[in-house]
Amino acid sequence: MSIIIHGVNASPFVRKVRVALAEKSIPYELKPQVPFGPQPEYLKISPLGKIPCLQEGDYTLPDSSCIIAYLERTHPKPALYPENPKEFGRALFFEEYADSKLVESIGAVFFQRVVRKLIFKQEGDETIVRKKIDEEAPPVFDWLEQQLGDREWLVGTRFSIADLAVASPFVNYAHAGERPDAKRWPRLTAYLERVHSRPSYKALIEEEGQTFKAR
Ligand SMILES: N[C@@H](CCC(=O)N[C@@H](CS)C(=O)NCC(=O)O)C(=O)O
Repeated sequence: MSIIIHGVNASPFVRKVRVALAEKSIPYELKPQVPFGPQPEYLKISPLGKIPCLQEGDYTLPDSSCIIAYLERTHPKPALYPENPKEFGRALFFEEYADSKLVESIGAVFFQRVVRKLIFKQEGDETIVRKKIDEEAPPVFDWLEQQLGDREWLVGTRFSIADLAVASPFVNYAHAGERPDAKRWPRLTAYLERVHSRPSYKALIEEEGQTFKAR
């Protein structure tokens, strides 16, 4: 049964799922679904009205975290979740941190600079943008820098759901013309470069680059 992902490539959550599908070499079709003001038909499969939502025959499943956990069961190799219970728990927390705190701190930069212009035909609010970049993002970057230490990957010795999730909002940040300062956060910057240069990420970043140009 073929897989359909409802969503658009601007979403860090849709990107998470697409990277997971690419890592696992699972074919799928991306069906455009804009999250703002979803149609009643879409709410039947994604009751929170959010993207992404997976559809496989008559099976539907919203939420990037749920979808990737499901894919891990249907396509266990290569594993995206660590085997070790403690590492597994930590990897899930990094995913939660990325989906909540990280998106809250830097997601609005992309929204104000790119989405408002492209979708709503409005100018973005640079006051909001500056507050995010100057005040909210630095403690989050500090924490990630400290968690990375000298590690190649956030958890264990292999790329995992932790890396997949943490790297995604930074793609939007880059589309909005921003990157963490390499002098202040050298480990985080090198790490993001490492994750974003994986074929799974690279292909999507190139595809998205055609659509989302920095200001
Ligand atoms: N926890 C959800 C979050 C998904 C999410 O917030 N998607 C955004 C787009 S980036 C959305 O659909 N927003 C519309 C809304 O909040 O109504 C997931 O991981 O899939």
